[in-house]
Amino acid sequence: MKLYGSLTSPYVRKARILIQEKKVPCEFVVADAWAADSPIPALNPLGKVPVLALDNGKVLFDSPVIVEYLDALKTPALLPTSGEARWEMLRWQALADGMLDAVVIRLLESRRPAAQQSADNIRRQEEKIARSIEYAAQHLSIGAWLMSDRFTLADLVMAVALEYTDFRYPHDWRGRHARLGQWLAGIGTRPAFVETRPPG
Ligand SMILES: N[C@@H](CCC(=O)N[C@@H](CS)C(=O)NCC(=O)O)C(=O)O
Repeated sequence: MKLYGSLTSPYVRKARILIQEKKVPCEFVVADAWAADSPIPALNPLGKVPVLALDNGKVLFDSPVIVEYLDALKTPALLPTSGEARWEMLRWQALADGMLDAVVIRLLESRRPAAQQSADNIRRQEEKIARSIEYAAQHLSIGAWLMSDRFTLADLVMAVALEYTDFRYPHDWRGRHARLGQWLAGIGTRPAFVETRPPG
């Protein structure tokens, strides 16, 4: 099995962390979706990473599908297969992925030539990020984990989203949400997080 992706993509990082946390045997192939000679469009018509190439020749995308597939390979499950907790966890993943989308859109907009940038679009994305952080802070449980009494997919995806926010849109959200910051600091010491942090 091979996971294709870049070292900086947070969507890829979700899968890389899950692979390390659960010790799933999987080769990581560094591939840039934007490069002219990228192998990605031949694997995923959307031209995006991550892509998971299975041993049976089939290919899976995108990151929610890949993490669910990888999680199902080995116990203990990070994502419950049924029940109320499953829907709650999928909602955390939707929130985290939506935050990533907003940070990426903001970044791409801010990289356009100054005269073509839309300040309105940047502000809209920043509002989405601020509301999502507020939501996460409000729904953070009292213990060390977002849900349940152990590390789950909810912790994985939200920590990736917040660390990516720090990476691409650094700003002081911890001033208003100290407890969320403490929770993130704890998760961030896990070896799978340390080893998959983007270079630089
Ligand atoms: N919803 C997708 C998003 C994946 C995505 O946007 N990946 C970016 C890298 S961070 C990419 O490959 N972009 C290339 C492009 O949009 O052409 C997922 O969760 O896998």
